[in-house]
Amino acid sequence: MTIMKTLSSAIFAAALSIGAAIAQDAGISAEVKKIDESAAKITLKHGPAKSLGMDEPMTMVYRVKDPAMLKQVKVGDRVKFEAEEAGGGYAVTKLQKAK
Ligand SMILES: [Cu+2]
Repeated sequence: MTIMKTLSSAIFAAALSIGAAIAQDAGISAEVKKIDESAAKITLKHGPAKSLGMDEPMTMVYRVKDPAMLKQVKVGDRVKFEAEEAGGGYAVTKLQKAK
């Protein structure tokens, strides 16, 4: 039974690390450079974002889908975000503080 126990804890550990990897990939890491609540825009400095076709790190302005998102962060915060192409620009669909 010791083998079974070792095996199941190994599987458990593997499942945990897979979960952590998925959680890390759930957003693009960025730093908040500027917030414009009246225009519902946020300036983010972010690393490569393959999902958006951005291979280089950059600083750019994003619109936000919901202006309330801007109340959860402030300039200088490290954040994770997701965005989609919308109307010739990009709109942030998810935004959360990085831990
Ligand atoms: Cu960008």
